[in-house]
This record gives sequence, C-alpha cells and structure tokens, in this order.
Amino acid sequence: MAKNSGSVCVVKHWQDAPKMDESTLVDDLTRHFYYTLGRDKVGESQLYLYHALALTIRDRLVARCRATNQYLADKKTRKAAYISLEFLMGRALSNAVLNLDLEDKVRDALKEYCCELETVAQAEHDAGLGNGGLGRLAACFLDSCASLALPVIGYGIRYEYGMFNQKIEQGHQVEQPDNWLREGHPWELAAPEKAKRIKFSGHVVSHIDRSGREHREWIDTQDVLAVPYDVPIPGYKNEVVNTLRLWKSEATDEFDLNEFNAGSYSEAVAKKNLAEQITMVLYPNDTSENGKELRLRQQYFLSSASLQDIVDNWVERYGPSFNDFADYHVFQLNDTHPSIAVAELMRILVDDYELEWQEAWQITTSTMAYTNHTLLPEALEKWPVSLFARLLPRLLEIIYEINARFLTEVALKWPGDIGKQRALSLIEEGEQPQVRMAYLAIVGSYSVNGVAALHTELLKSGLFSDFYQLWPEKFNNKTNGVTPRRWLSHCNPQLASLISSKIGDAWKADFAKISDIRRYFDNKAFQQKWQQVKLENKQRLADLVSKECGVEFDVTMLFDVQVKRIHEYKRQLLNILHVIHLYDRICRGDTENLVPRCVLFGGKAAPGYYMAKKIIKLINNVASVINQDRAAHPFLRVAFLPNYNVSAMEVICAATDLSEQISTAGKEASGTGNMKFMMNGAVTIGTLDGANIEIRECVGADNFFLFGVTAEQAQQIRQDYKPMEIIDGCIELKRVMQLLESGHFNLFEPGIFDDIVNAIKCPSDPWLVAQDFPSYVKCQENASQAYEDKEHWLRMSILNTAASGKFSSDRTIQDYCDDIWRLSPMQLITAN
Ligand code: 21N
Repeated sequence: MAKNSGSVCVVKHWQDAPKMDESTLVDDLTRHFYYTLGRDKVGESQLYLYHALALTIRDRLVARCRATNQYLADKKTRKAAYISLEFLMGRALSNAVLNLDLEDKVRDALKEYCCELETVAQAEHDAGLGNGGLGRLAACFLDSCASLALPVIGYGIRYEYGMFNQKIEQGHQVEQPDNWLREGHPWELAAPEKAKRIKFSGHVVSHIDRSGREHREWIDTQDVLAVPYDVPIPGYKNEVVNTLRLWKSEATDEFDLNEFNAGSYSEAVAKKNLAEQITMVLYPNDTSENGKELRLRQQYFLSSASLQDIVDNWVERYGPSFNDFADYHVFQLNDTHPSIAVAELMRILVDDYELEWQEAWQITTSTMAYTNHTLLPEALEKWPVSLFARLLPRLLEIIYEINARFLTEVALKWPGDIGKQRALSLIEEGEQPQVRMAYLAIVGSYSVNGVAALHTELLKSGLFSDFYQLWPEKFNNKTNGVTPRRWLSHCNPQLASLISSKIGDAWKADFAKISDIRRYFDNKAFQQKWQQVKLENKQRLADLVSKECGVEFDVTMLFDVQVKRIHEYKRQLLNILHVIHLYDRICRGDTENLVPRCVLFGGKAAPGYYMAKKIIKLINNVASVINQDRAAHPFLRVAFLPNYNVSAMEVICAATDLSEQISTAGKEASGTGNMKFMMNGAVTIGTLDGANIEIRECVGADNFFLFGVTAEQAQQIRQDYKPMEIIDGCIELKRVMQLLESGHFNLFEPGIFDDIVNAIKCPSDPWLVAQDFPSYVKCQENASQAYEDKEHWLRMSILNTAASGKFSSDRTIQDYCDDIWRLSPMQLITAN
C-alpha cells in the first residue's frame, strides 16, 4: 500500500500476473485450500479441491481480464453487447484450463494431491441458466468471441435457480429446484459499486420548459437495484478474457428506511422480497411464451441495467454527447426476450439525456440487431397493453410513438391499405390489445437474422414477409455453430488427440482445417483407431446409463440417440414409434437382419406442457417393457436418461453413432445438437429442416440418412391430411398403433396414452407423425444396414467430422462480425 498525500490509501497497481508454472500452481492451490477455504484434509470430498483449483485458475483469469479491460479503456473501440435472458454455460473449470493452455501443468499439480483433473472437475455444478439451444448458443458465442479476440460483452441474469433438475419417478418427469449457487460459485466477482437503478410502475407526468419543449417524467416508481456479477470468459490461447455480466436484483435501501421509520417492519421485508424475486428463477418454458408479469419484469430489468451500464460508461468517458455513440456500439438481441431494449434506449436518450426523438431514433436503429430463433407462432411474444401500462408506463408511451411514426411509413409504402397497417402495427388490436415484441425488434433494428438458411428464407417469405418487402436490406442469415473447444477438444479428448496426431492441432483455433482429416477416411489403421476411440466413449456413456437408468448398453450395438428439449415438433414420438416397431419385429420373430441397437432419449419437458410430459411417460413405459423382455435383450435396449444438461451432452455426443434430428420440416429453426454430434463423428438421420440441410450439403447425401417430407410439402399435406389412411396403408404403423391401443405399454394405467394415440390419428396433427413414419422406418433400415458394414460406417463417421468445419461458432461469429457488428479484434500485448 502506498500512502496518498491525502487520507486515501491507494493500492499499488498489481504488476505481476500470477505465474503459470507448475510449482506456482501447486503453491496457489495449496494456499487457497488451506487459507482461502480454511480446509486441512484433502480427499474427504473433491468439492474443496475443486474450489481451490477454481480460485487458482480464477486468479490467472482476473489478471488477463484486467488487461483486456485496460485495452478497452485506453482505446476507443467499437464493441458489441450480446443481450440474452439465457446463458447455458455448463461447467467452467475444464474450459478455462483448456483455453489458458494449462492442462498439462494442472494435471501435474493435481498429482501432488493424488487427484485426476476429470474427477475434480466433476464436483462443479452446471451453470444451467438457460433452457436449450438459444441459451447454449449464447454460451458458445461468448467462447468464440473471446477466442477471436473480439470486444464483446455478454449481459444476462444471475438466476438464483437455473433450469430445474429432472427426476423420473414411475416414468413421470418430476421437477426439482436447481440450487446451483448453494456451494458457492467461484467464477463470479460482484461489483456492487456499479449497481444500476431500475424503475417499475409509477406514472408519467409532463412539463413544458421555457423553450416550449415537452419533457416526460416517469415518477413515483418502485425502484429495484441491479447488481452486476462478472464472470470471466477466456479466449482460446490468446490472453483475452472477456466478461459475462450477470445482473442480480436487490431491494433499494430507501424501501427499508422509509418503512422501518413508519414502523412497518414486515411490509418492508415483503417489498424486499418482491425486488429479489425478479432474478430468483429462470422460466423453463422453452419455445412457448408464457405471459407472466414476472417474466416481463426480468426482461426490462436486464435490458435497462445493460443499456444503463453501457451509456453510463460512455458518458463517464466522453461526456453526454452521443454524436458518434452508434459508431462504437452494437446491441445483439437474443430473440425478442430483451427487445424492450429498443424502447429503453429511446427512453434513456430522450428522457435522461434530452436528445431529440429523431436523433435518438437514428442511434437506436443503428445500434440494435435482432436474432430470431423460431417460427412457431406460439413462441411469438406478446404482452398485454394493460400490463405494460401498469408496469412500464413510460415505455408504453414510447412504443406508441414508435408505432405512430412507423405506421406513417407503412401508409407511404401501401397507400390506403388499412389492412396492412393493422397487420404490421406494433399493437395487435382486439379485446385485449397486445404489444408485438418481434415487430418492435424488427422496426427498431438495422439487422434481423435467422439462424439457418432455410429458417431465414421462411422468415422472409412467411412470418415477416411484409417487413421483408419494406426493408429487404435488414434481413440476413447467420447459420448457427458450436464451439469446437468444448464440443470436440474437451468432450472427446481421445478423438481430438487422434486428429491432432495426423493434422496437428491448428484446427482448434481454425476449425476449417478439420477437413484435413478427410485424407485419412480410407486409411485402415486410422479407421481402427477411430473405432477404438468411439468404443471407449461408448463404454463411458454405457456406464452413465447403467448408473442413472439401470439399463445395460452394449457397446457393440448401434447407439441411436435423441437428446433435446421434449417438444411435439421435435418428434420424440416418431422415434419411440420406431422403437415400438422394432420391438414388434422381435415379437414376430422377424429378427433375421435386425441390427442390434441401444436407443437413448434425454430431455426436459416444460413443466406445464401436458403432451411433452405424456411423451416422456410413454418413452419410459416402452423402455421398461422392452428392457424386461428377454427376447428383446440381444436386439434392443431403450433408456431415458434423466436430467439431460450440458455436462451430460459432453459424454453423450462423443459416444453416439446415429444422431436423431427428426423435426417436422420447417419447424426447427436450426438445431445445434446436430452439429455437436456431427463433429464427434455421429451420422445424422434427419429431415430437411433447419441446419440439417446445410449439414447434409457439407457431408454429402451419401453420408446422411434423409427421410420425410420437405417444409413445402408439409404445408401442402396439411391442407388435406388423412393420417388414418396412412395407418391403414402401412402395416408396420398399423401394428404399432394396435400395440399402443391394446394397452401393451400401460397394462396397469388404462387410458394414459389415449391422447397420444389420438394426436397421431388427428387430421389436424401439425407435426405429421404418421405422414413421415413409413419413410422414417425405411431410412432407419438403411442406417442399420450401413452400420453392419463396419468399414462403411467408419468412413461415414470420419467424413462427418471432416465436413463439420462450417459448424464452428467461430465461423458464425466471424459472419456476425463481418456483416452486422463490424468489430476489429483486440491486439493485446502478451504479459508472460
Ligand atoms: C432454439 F420460458 N430456440 S431454445 C431453436 F418464456 N427458443 O428452437 C433451435 F422464458 N427458446 O432450433 C435453435 O438451434 C436454437 O434456438 C439456437 O438458435 C429456443 C425460446 C424461449 C421462449 C420462452 C421462454 C424461454 C425460451 C420462457
């Protein structure tokens, strides 16, 4: 400490980043274990060793984080903020060790404690702050942004409870709270001094100043504090450490003070609860909007805190002048969830900084960019105007103003067409008028993107076609990707080192290079090793399935896997019908060319999604009948793995032979699990949907099992769909339906699958399960025959990995950067 001239004590700037050599790592690990954590016995539990190691690694991250922040403070650079209600991060330790290039040294250091890195790493709880693809995409994007040295900050919510834990009881899903912070979260650093104040409720008053300008003031609000918790995001071997800033809600002090003074202790506490509720729990609804007030509070809380953070930083450094603000900022909205940010930025600029509407709108519409993740109509967010009026009255006024100006533009484009104005209005009229959040996002953004080629085309021709006619230049595609560090290097270390032994390891930072492995697809010795790795990964998964489900998987059998959120459009039902068909063949003795399979399912149903929960129950009942049948044992095993999450996928995707991507064409925006499987050498059985189409283009039609109708055909077929005729015309499906209806899988639970049976037979089944069943069964037979030919399958497997270069999120982020963000990589001077 150096004494300042005054009474303030200034900490001398910490010069030396902690050393990266093994002996310093051991020292730090020991110091954290004994002193930071106050423990003295190793071995009792891996938890404290995990914490000590995490703190040791965190020290190294914090040092680099400071360097990155220093760079950004010294240099006026254009930055992006990725604003998302979800970040499905999974575990952080191994990822940090990998990206800091500390793996060998950490392994050696842990030897002093007789521990394996893998076992210690398993003590970490998954950070499950997301539902599915959208949240995991955000996590992959952060890894890629840091690895490409791009100045990108993530903004999200620090949910106290993340995605629920799923148990299976008597075949039913049971949800349990995910208290992921209970044992501490060593990766975060709170910054209470940077807390922001978020307004809710109250009302708006108007006053005219001396120059005749009207000022709107939002007053008598019930404020909540947003406290930032920063999580470091290390780039891959490049010294960059970016930040994920997660906001926690807290009560403001005046709440307590005022009410304490009035003597109402309990009222004060009750209000504290209301404030702290905002970030208490992640909504687990996945693709369907849920319309709860608390959810809108979360959305505004995140949007306002994040924008205030950026604007405050700007004003601190450059003063309240916004001339070139838009040159230095872009806000990427992860779906419509944070789209209230459009109106909030207007509020900040117009109300807080007194910009003219035109100027503020110019800034807003050159900084906001919106990503759409779904075409499902039930997922389109709408909020009742009445709720907005009560909770966010000033924002509703701003939305009305945006709408009025927008509708004059519509009237110019389509003169006299009142229908167009009604159709495009940000306000849906009706008994209960609603704010259309997607329209707000489109109107307020300079970029609107879909997440796979087909999806973007469908946005332009369907859902958003009027907007596309109005502003074709806004629309663009950014096909999703996943990070090859977590989804190959980390989760499949044996395959990674086999690949690197042939082509070096430059593919980890430049995944286009993975195609170099194609040269070896016909090489016998290489195929041998490839198969050996797959077998060992299959054994690792078999052990997990045995432990969690009590079902024995045989690694010589084909591993057929479908893991993802349970949803009718994803058609887990089609998959289980195929399983029932295989079982029927076994029962009939038709086993001559039956290729033995282990079929694995995993995924969570939204707690209120009745049909999805029925489907879980059906899968479990079918599994239990089949697994108990000795005749089926040599040919078929079926398991439902409870609590599918990021860490489970790390084991699963490395061990899969056949990846099930069987959504009704036109419904899955992209899919990203499909990419993780492909990277790890699984072959896809899939429809022409989402990114499957691009996967098939990359790997070649011969190395992809395609079935089912196209998105276009699906639309046609729905006009005059007759599932009963399909069932009558397909003996296999007829027998499957008979088995289902006979109660074979629910002998003691009569009627429980009636709704499923009826859904399949229903002419208005939007998912066309019966329609695609015959071609699916045929395609599965082709896959089985291909698997029988071991060499053929190995070639396909290698070719899939080799062709997966496009599906790195590094490529995706480079595309965002080139077309939307226009950021320059940071050039950090390396420390050690
Ligand atoms: C997915 F509960 N979209 S997960 C696509 F109200 N949307 O389905 C997938 F809070 N979630 O095809 C694509 O690969 C992936 O995004 C990445 O692009 C998802 C929406 C959602 C809606 C409501 C809620 C939560 C999430 C809730």
